[in-house]
Amino acid sequence: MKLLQSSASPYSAKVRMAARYAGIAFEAETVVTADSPAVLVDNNPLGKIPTLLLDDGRPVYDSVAINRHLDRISGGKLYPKDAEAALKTDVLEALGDGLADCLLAIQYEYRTRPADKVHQGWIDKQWTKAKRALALLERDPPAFGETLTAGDFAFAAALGYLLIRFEGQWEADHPTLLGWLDAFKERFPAWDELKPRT
Ligand SMILES: N[C@@H](CCC(=O)N[C@@H](CS)C(=O)NCC(=O)O)C(=O)O
Repeated sequence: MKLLQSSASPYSAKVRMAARYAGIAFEAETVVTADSPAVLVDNNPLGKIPTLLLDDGRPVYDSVAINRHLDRISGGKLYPKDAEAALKTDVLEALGDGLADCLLAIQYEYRTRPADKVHQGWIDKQWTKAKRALALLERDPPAFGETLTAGDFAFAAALGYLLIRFEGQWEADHPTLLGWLDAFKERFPAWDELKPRT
Protein backbone atom coordinates (compact mmCIF):
# COMPACT_ATOMS: atom_id res chain seq x y z
CA MET A 1 0.00 0.00 0.00
CA LYS A 2 1.09 3.55 -0.63
CA LEU A 3 0.04 6.58 1.40
CA LEU A 4 -0.01 9.94 -0.39
CA GLN A 5 0.67 12.33 2.42
CA SER A 6 2.78 15.18 3.78
CA SER A 7 4.85 15.57 6.90
CA ALA A 8 2.89 18.52 8.34
CA SER A 9 -0.64 17.35 7.48
CA PRO A 10 -2.50 16.48 10.71
CA TYR A 11 -4.79 13.97 8.97
CA SER A 12 -1.75 12.30 7.40
CA ALA A 13 -0.07 12.13 10.82
CA LYS A 14 -3.23 10.62 12.27
CA VAL A 15 -3.21 7.87 9.66
CA ARG A 16 0.59 7.32 9.90
CA MET A 17 0.28 6.79 13.64
CA ALA A 18 -2.83 4.64 13.41
CA ALA A 19 -1.19 2.37 10.80
CA ARG A 20 1.92 1.94 12.94
CA TYR A 21 -0.19 1.17 15.99
CA ALA A 22 -2.27 -1.34 14.02
CA GLY A 23 0.92 -2.99 12.72
CA ILE A 24 0.26 -2.16 9.07
CA ALA A 25 3.18 -1.21 6.83
CA PHE A 26 2.87 1.17 3.88
CA GLU A 27 5.09 3.13 1.55
CA ALA A 28 4.78 6.89 2.08
CA GLU A 29 4.88 9.29 -0.88
CA THR A 30 5.02 12.96 -0.01
CA VAL A 31 2.90 15.12 -2.32
CA VAL A 32 2.42 18.88 -2.55
CA THR A 33 -1.35 19.33 -2.80
CA ALA A 34 -1.00 22.90 -4.15
CA ASP A 35 0.66 21.43 -7.28
CA SER A 36 -2.25 18.98 -7.87
CA PRO A 37 0.11 16.17 -8.94
CA ALA A 38 -1.40 13.51 -11.23
CA VAL A 39 -0.80 10.72 -8.73
CA LEU A 40 -3.08 12.57 -6.32
CA VAL A 41 -5.83 14.07 -8.49
CA ASP A 42 -6.10 10.96 -10.69
CA ASN A 43 -6.81 8.96 -7.54
CA ASN A 44 -8.73 11.48 -5.47
CA PRO A 45 -10.72 14.09 -7.42
CA LEU A 46 -10.74 16.26 -4.29
CA GLY A 47 -6.93 16.51 -4.44
CA LYS A 48 -6.62 16.00 -0.69
CA ILE A 49 -4.28 14.05 1.50
CA PRO A 50 -4.11 11.55 2.99
CA THR A 51 -5.09 9.26 0.15
CA LEU A 52 -4.25 5.59 0.50
CA LEU A 53 -3.59 3.51 -2.62
CA LEU A 54 -4.33 -0.15 -2.04
CA ASP A 55 -2.12 -2.83 -3.59
CA ASP A 56 -4.73 -3.37 -6.31
CA GLY A 57 -4.63 0.37 -7.10
CA ARG A 58 -7.94 1.38 -5.53
CA PRO A 59 -7.79 4.71 -3.70
CA VAL A 60 -9.19 5.18 -0.19
CA TYR A 61 -10.01 8.60 1.27
CA ASP A 62 -10.61 10.50 3.50
CA SER A 63 -8.64 9.88 6.70
CA VAL A 64 -11.63 8.38 8.52
CA ALA A 65 -12.26 5.92 5.67
CA ILE A 66 -8.55 5.05 5.74
CA ASN A 67 -8.61 4.47 9.49
CA ARG A 68 -11.75 2.36 9.14
CA HIS A 69 -9.99 0.28 6.48
CA LEU A 70 -6.89 -0.11 8.65
CA ASP A 71 -9.14 -1.16 11.50
CA ARG A 72 -10.81 -3.87 9.41
CA ILE A 73 -7.59 -5.33 8.01
CA SER A 74 -5.93 -5.29 11.45
CA GLY A 75 -8.77 -7.16 13.12
CA GLY A 76 -10.13 -4.16 15.02
CA LYS A 77 -7.05 -2.44 16.49
CA LEU A 78 -8.33 1.15 16.13
CA TYR A 79 -12.03 1.29 17.01
CA PRO A 80 -13.50 -0.36 20.12
CA LYS A 81 -16.23 -2.95 19.68
CA ASP A 82 -18.14 -1.89 22.78
CA ALA A 83 -20.88 0.52 21.63
CA GLU A 84 -20.27 3.17 24.31
CA ALA A 85 -16.49 3.19 23.79
CA ALA A 86 -16.96 3.22 19.99
CA LEU A 87 -19.25 6.25 20.24
CA LYS A 88 -16.65 8.13 22.31
CA THR A 89 -13.94 7.19 19.82
CA ASP A 90 -15.98 8.41 16.84
CA VAL A 91 -16.80 11.73 18.49
CA LEU A 92 -13.19 12.27 19.61
CA GLU A 93 -11.95 11.54 16.08
CA ALA A 94 -14.52 14.01 14.70
CA LEU A 95 -13.45 16.63 17.23
CA GLY A 96 -9.74 16.12 16.49
CA ASP A 97 -10.34 16.28 12.73
CA GLY A 98 -12.72 19.23 13.10
CA LEU A 99 -10.16 21.11 15.17
CA ALA A 100 -7.63 20.43 12.40
CA ASP A 101 -10.19 21.70 9.83
CA CYS A 102 -10.39 25.06 11.64
CA LEU A 103 -6.61 25.35 11.91
CA LEU A 104 -6.14 24.46 8.23
CA ALA A 105 -8.78 27.02 7.22
CA ILE A 106 -6.73 29.69 8.99
CA GLN A 107 -3.50 28.55 7.35
CA TYR A 108 -5.09 28.47 3.89
CA GLU A 109 -6.53 31.95 4.36
CA TYR A 110 -2.99 33.28 4.86
CA ARG A 111 -1.41 31.05 2.22
CA THR A 112 -3.82 31.38 -0.66
CA ARG A 113 -4.93 35.02 -0.54
CA PRO A 114 -2.94 38.15 -1.27
CA ALA A 115 -2.16 39.92 2.02
CA ASP A 116 -4.72 42.71 1.37
CA LYS A 117 -7.48 40.14 0.75
CA VAL A 118 -6.98 38.10 3.93
CA HIS A 119 -10.30 38.11 5.76
CA GLN A 120 -9.61 38.60 9.45
CA GLY A 121 -13.23 37.93 10.38
CA TRP A 122 -13.01 34.45 8.87
CA ILE A 123 -9.73 33.75 10.69
CA ASP A 124 -11.23 34.94 14.00
CA LYS A 125 -14.27 32.74 13.50
CA GLN A 126 -12.14 29.64 12.88
CA TRP A 127 -9.87 30.43 15.83
CA THR A 128 -12.93 30.86 18.08
CA LYS A 129 -14.13 27.39 17.06
CA ALA A 130 -10.67 25.93 17.68
CA LYS A 131 -10.46 27.61 21.09
CA ARG A 132 -13.93 26.30 22.04
CA ALA A 133 -12.81 22.77 21.15
CA LEU A 134 -9.60 23.19 23.14
CA ALA A 135 -11.47 24.61 26.14
CA LEU A 136 -13.86 21.65 26.13
CA LEU A 137 -11.00 19.17 25.96
CA GLU A 138 -9.04 21.06 28.63
CA ARG A 139 -12.04 20.82 30.99
CA ASP A 140 -12.81 17.23 30.10
CA PRO A 141 -9.76 15.54 28.58
CA PRO A 142 -10.36 12.18 26.89
CA ALA A 143 -9.65 9.24 29.18
CA PHE A 144 -7.26 6.63 27.85
CA GLY A 145 -8.60 3.12 27.59
CA GLU A 146 -6.54 -0.04 27.73
CA THR A 147 -5.59 0.48 24.10
CA LEU A 148 -5.23 3.59 21.96
CA THR A 149 -7.98 4.41 19.47
CA ALA A 150 -8.47 6.33 16.23
CA GLY A 151 -9.87 9.12 18.43
CA ASP A 152 -6.63 9.38 20.41
CA PHE A 153 -4.61 9.55 17.19
CA ALA A 154 -6.86 12.27 15.71
CA PHE A 155 -6.63 14.38 18.86
CA ALA A 156 -2.86 13.91 19.20
CA ALA A 157 -2.38 14.83 15.53
CA ALA A 158 -4.40 18.04 15.95
CA LEU A 159 -2.31 18.98 19.01
CA GLY A 160 0.84 18.21 17.03
CA TYR A 161 -0.35 20.55 14.27
CA LEU A 162 -1.06 23.28 16.84
CA LEU A 163 2.49 22.85 18.15
CA ILE A 164 4.06 23.46 14.74
CA ARG A 165 1.75 26.10 13.25
CA PHE A 166 0.31 27.96 16.26
CA GLU A 167 3.27 27.87 18.60
CA GLY A 168 2.93 30.19 21.61
CA GLN A 169 -0.78 30.88 21.00
CA TRP A 170 -2.46 28.16 23.07
CA GLU A 171 -0.04 26.21 25.29
CA ALA A 172 -0.15 28.47 28.38
CA ASP A 173 -3.94 28.15 28.69
CA HIS A 174 -4.02 24.41 28.18
CA PRO A 175 -1.70 22.65 30.65
CA THR A 176 -4.03 19.66 30.87
CA LEU A 177 -3.82 19.12 27.12
CA LEU A 178 -0.01 19.25 27.22
CA GLY A 179 -0.19 16.67 30.04
CA TRP A 180 -2.51 14.54 27.90
CA LEU A 181 0.01 14.66 25.06
CA ASP A 182 2.81 13.59 27.42
CA ALA A 183 0.70 10.64 28.55
CA PHE A 184 -0.07 9.81 24.90
CA LYS A 185 3.66 9.84 24.06
CA GLU A 186 4.32 7.34 26.86
CA ARG A 187 1.73 5.04 25.33
CA PHE A 188 2.93 5.66 21.77
CA PRO A 189 6.72 6.04 21.63
CA ALA A 190 6.70 6.47 17.82
CA TRP A 191 5.14 9.95 18.30
CA ASP A 192 8.41 11.77 17.65
CA GLU A 193 8.93 9.91 14.40
CA LEU A 194 5.37 10.22 13.06
CA LYS A 195 3.97 13.50 14.47
CA PRO A 196 3.18 16.51 12.26
CA ARG A 197 6.43 18.26 11.44
CA THR A 198 7.47 21.23 9.34
N1 LIG B 1 -11.51 15.41 5.72
C1 LIG B 1 -10.24 15.17 5.09
C2 LIG B 1 -9.40 16.43 5.15
C3 LIG B 1 -8.12 16.29 4.34
C4 LIG B 1 -7.45 17.62 4.08
O1 LIG B 1 -8.08 18.69 4.07
N2 LIG B 1 -6.13 17.57 3.87
C5 LIG B 1 -5.41 18.77 3.51
C6 LIG B 1 -3.95 18.67 3.96
S1 LIG B 1 -3.74 18.61 5.68
C7 LIG B 1 -5.41 18.90 2.01
O2 LIG B 1 -5.29 17.91 1.32
N3 LIG B 1 -5.52 20.12 1.51
C8 LIG B 1 -5.43 20.40 0.11
C9 LIG B 1 -6.71 20.92 -0.45
O3 LIG B 1 -7.70 21.03 0.27
O4 LIG B 1 -6.70 21.21 -1.64
C10 LIG B 1 -9.54 14.00 5.79
O5 LIG B 1 -9.88 13.72 6.94
O6 LIG B 1 -8.71 13.32 5.16
